[in-house]
Order: sequence, then structure tokens, then C-alpha cells
Amino acid sequence: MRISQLSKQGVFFMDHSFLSGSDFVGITFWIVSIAMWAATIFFFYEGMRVSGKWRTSMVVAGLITFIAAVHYMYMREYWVEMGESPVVYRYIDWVLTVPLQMVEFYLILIAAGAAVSGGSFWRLLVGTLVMVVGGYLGEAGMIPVLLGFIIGMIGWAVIIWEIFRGEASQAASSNQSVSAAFNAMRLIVLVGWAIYPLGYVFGLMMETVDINTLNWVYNLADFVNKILFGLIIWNAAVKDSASA
Ligand SMILES: *C/C=C(C)/C=C/C=C(C)/C=C/C1=C(C)CCCC1(C)C
Repeated sequence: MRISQLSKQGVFFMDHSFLSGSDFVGITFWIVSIAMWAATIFFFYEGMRVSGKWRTSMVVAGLITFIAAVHYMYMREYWVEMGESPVVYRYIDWVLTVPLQMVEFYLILIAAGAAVSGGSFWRLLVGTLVMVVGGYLGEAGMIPVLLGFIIGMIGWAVIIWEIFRGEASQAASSNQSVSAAFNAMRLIVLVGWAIYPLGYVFGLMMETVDINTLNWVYNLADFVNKILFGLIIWNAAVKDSASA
């Protein structure tokens, strides 16, 4: 942060800090923020083209990348200005987008005409909230870091159980394009999402990974876990609309 000007009223103005060509992590923040906007437009536009029962899924896919795009604008500014991890913005983004991703599992099952109960929906939703809130309390120092990690892992385990073994997993097998999408999406939740708890362990608990690595890896993970996640839904929606 550089304070370079003092106005007549005694108000400080901050110098604009622009992205530097050598700030590799800043560049990844920039790329992901623009990719999130582009994906948002794509999902909203494509949502008008698929059959009616898929439209809500496409709108929610667009909302997820929209919320991320707005947060990424702030995160990249924060990174460029402060050179620190934009922790609060990341968690605010997660607390909104991760539950919406769980809603997506439920919505594609509904679109496929599967009989899935509200209980499945609530288990997925509560699992995500426990995971994100637990992680934040630990990261913000309000509870011990290890306790935050354990609470977060319990939330994640509830989600994984529900989509691999629980009611949602059984409901998915009824429709071909939906079960392919469901399998790909739950692989993202298992493998793609594993990056965040790993970052928590190595970046926060053991401090063996520096904030540069942590942030570009998180940025890449968000790209996969939000944009690719939406593209999988889009693919299922287009295929199923064509066969209907
Ligand atoms: C678009 C953002 C996504 C998909 C964010 C996902 C975040 C997680 C899967 C975070 C998981 C965590 C644990 C499983 C335990 C430790 C604390 C967290 C919050 C890092």
C-alpha cells in the first residue's frame, strides 16, 4: 500500500496499484476472475436453449460463477494491493457457492425425474455449511485450528457419504446422461475439493506451503471446481434436451 497524495482537505489518496507482469499469482487471480464472468454469460445464455426442466440447473451454474466472479474482483485487488491471502473473501464466496453446488446435485436429479427426498437435500446443505463455517472459525483463530479442521472434515464426509452411498447416489442411476454427469460431479467433490483441506493442512497447520503457492493452487482449483462443474451440467442438459 502506498500513500502518495494528500488533498487540501487532509484526505489521503492511495496510489493505484496495477498488476505487475512478474506477479504470477496476481495474473492467475486476474485470469480466473475474467473466466468466471465469461462462464456466467455462457451458462445464462445456454440456459435459454435447453429444455425447460434443465433451466434452473443452468441458472444456478451461472449464479455460482457470478458470485465467484464478484469475489474474484475483490480478491485480486486485495492480493495486488496487500500481497496477502484474501481469506475473508474466499470464505464468503465458499459459504454461498458451495451450498449452491449441493443444490445442483439435487436439481439434476429432479430434472431426471428421480424420486429423491428432501432429507437428501438437507444433508447436503448442512454438510456444506458445517464444512465452511468450521474451516473459517479455525482459520480466523476463533477456535483452535485443529478443531476447525476436524469440524470441516466431518462436514465434507457427510457430503461424500450422501453422494457416493446415500440416497442421492441411488437416485442418480435412473437416467443415462444424468448419471454420467452425477459421476463426474461427485469426482470433483472428492478429488477437486481435496485441494482445500490439503491447503489448510500444509498452508495453515504445518506452514510448509507459502502463500504464493497456496493462492495459485486455490485459484486453479476454483477454476476446475466451479467452471468445469458447470460445464458438466451444461453437457448433460444439452444431451438430455436433444434426446427428449
Ligand atoms: C468454489 C469453491 C469450492 C468448491 C470450495 C470448496 C471448499 C472446501 C471443500 C473446503 C474444505 C475444508 C475442509 C474439508 C476441512 C478444512 C477446512 C476447509 C474449509 C478448507
